[in-house]
Amino acid sequence: MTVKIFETPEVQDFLKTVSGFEQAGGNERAKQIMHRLLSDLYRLIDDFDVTPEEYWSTVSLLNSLGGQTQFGLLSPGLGFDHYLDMRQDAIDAEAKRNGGTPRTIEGPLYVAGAPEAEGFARMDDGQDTSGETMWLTGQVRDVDGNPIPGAQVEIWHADSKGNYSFFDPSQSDYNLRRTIYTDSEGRYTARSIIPSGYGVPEGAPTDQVLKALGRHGERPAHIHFFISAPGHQHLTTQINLAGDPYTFDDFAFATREELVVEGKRIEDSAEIAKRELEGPFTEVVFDAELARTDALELQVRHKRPRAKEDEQDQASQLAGTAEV
Ligand code: MBD
Ligand code: FE
Repeated sequence: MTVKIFETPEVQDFLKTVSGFEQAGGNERAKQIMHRLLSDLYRLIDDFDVTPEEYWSTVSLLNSLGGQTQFGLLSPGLGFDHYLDMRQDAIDAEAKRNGGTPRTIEGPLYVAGAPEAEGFARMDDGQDTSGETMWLTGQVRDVDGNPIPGAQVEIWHADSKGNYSFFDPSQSDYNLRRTIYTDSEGRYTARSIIPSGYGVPEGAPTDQVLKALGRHGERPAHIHFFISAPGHQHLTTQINLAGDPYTFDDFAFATREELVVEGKRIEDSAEIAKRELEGPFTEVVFDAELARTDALELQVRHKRPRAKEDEQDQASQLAGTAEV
């Protein structure tokens, strides 16, 4: 077929009408962005001769994605989350905010309001007996290597099946989710279990999209972090455990060379006793460096709808930083 109508005045005028250009009300930025988005899609339909069958099956797929709240899952799969990180890295570089541990994506599975602790916390509820004991520890420092006491370290990760509490109702509340404030030496320590990698549910709408692209929906074993301290840039990051088949083949594109950490299996009975553990464990060490900033809005995580986080939490988070 050779029908090409996109460039006709009729279609161009129609796009302006649809985008509300003839209306006084509404939001100017929304109009501009919608106009660009619709123009790109109309052109695509023309260029690829998209059939009604293809169009309506896509509408159906979008309905399924939304119905199962999977847009937040497809988003990293299509690289949007990593693309936003690439842009933020470039913005930091341009503003000469250099140094610090690299950021990487938050993902869709954070839940606000995890239990808080000073220096040390046990993160697992003891129910997941197939999980290897993990001893996760590290120091938070500034870019000159000075330890930062009282830094807020939020940690969340999956269980031995790759599932996250809250989203997996079979787990106890806030299992494998904690907020730890660093001690006088800037150190945090967590006793937990080694997480497994995550896989997009088989047959789910996100899986259908990835399959159509010949891709898989697997993530390597990883641990999420939010790390913040007054006077420093908020860090959203993750570590990937080395040796996972997907460490460098992550469907969510979150892996960064500097964030791959090798766990160390420890069987020495003195080391086990020192930590009051029952048997061998795997030690994971992750030190983080925070870049300096005076800008308050860079000291807190960016706004986005999150489970159990409302506007009030966000406001108090900002206020808390401002007071210090
Ligand atoms: C995860 O655990 C995750 O971190 C991301 C980014 C996507 C899906 C599951
Ligand atoms: Fe995750």
